[in-house]
Amino acid sequence: MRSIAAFTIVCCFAYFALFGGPAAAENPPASKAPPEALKKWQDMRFGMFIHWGPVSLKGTEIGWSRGRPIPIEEYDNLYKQFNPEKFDADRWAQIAKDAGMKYMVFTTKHHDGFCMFDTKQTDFNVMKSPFSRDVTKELADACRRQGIKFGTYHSVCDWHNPNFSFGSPHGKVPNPNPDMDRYEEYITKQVEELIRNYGPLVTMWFDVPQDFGRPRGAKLVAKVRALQPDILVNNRSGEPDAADYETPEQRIGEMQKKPWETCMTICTQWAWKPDDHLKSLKECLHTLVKVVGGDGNLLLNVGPMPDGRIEPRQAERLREIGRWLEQYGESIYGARGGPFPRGDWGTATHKENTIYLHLLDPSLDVVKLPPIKRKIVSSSVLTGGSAAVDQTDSGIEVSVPKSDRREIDTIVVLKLDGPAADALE
Ligand code: FHN
Repeated sequence: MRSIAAFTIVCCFAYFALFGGPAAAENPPASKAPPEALKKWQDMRFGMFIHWGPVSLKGTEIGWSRGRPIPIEEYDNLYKQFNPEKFDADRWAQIAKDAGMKYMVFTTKHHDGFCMFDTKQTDFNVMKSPFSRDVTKELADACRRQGIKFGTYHSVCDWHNPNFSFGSPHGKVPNPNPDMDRYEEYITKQVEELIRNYGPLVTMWFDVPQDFGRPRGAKLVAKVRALQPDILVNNRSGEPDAADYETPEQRIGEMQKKPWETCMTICTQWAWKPDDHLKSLKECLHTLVKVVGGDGNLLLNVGPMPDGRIEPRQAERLREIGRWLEQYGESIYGARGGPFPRGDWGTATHKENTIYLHLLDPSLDVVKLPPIKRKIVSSSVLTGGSAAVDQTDSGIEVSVPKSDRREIDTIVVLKLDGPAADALE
């Protein structure tokens, strides 16, 4: 009798070993993306965020202008006029590539509930507009052609869906008969559509998990990872512990153990706004350099126009960034933040035995840095010219002649006699 029981146990173990164990628990522990997927994403350092939808016809903020100042009825019917005839996915992907951006994150659904992809879960989608083209599919395919990784932004809150707890304006109006279980089913099916039909995706970028809660967030992330194990998920699903990276917004994040990505508008509004203030090249590059100096990624947002174009002045700014990266990208791509903490002088990035000092204040005659436990074996100036570098036990002093200082960023390269990562004493 005992031998039969033992044999049965052995068979069960063998079966599970071959075919997998019972279905995961309802709320599996927060898993993460594999380290190699995270490293690839961190090495990319710079991506394009795109907020686009029929609201571009009004030039007001996506999601937030539904109900105030745009009446809900008017806002929700904008898609019936949406016909961006100049939309060219390859042109958008080319603009991203020319900017030196290595990945793209596109709004497949914002808080207004309108879906910019061919979803079977609702007719409130771009296929029902006069344009009736799957812009998400066209963008995903164009990115692949251009060697850019593609990801999707999918708002957790949905102020158009009557099953969601709240509606517009601003998600402050309780819906009369919400059913969050049915809404969870809805968004889960859409996330599955996005991964199956538009993937593999570099990231699932959730946003504003209003009233969604940690258990639902955990289940949603588990579903995402089951569909694509190497996908990266941000910290806005509802379950922050399930995140692969943090998402400081409209600000430069701080150096931290967790991976992070600053998302920031190149203008002031996420969606297109006529005559919006456009950030200068210096602002954009200082943001990128300081973000990478803090060991983060930068997701820089553009809001395309109702005719389907990325505004020419925004495209030109992006090309200016790309030209800078063509010359000095070695100090950004594949580089990590530090070892020196950011200061008024600037910031540092590093890779292997090399430190890149980004001197961001051309008025400084001397930059003083703390001591490091590695020997500086040589130095040079990536942006051209010369620098005097003096290393002692009490620290490092760097001075660049005025004539060799660059207005935006003077990059002094220090070659060490060992790894730069743990050089700081
Ligand atoms: O409300 C949104 C906002 O419109 C935009 O999409 C940003 C992008 O990170 N996220 C939310 C604000 O935190």
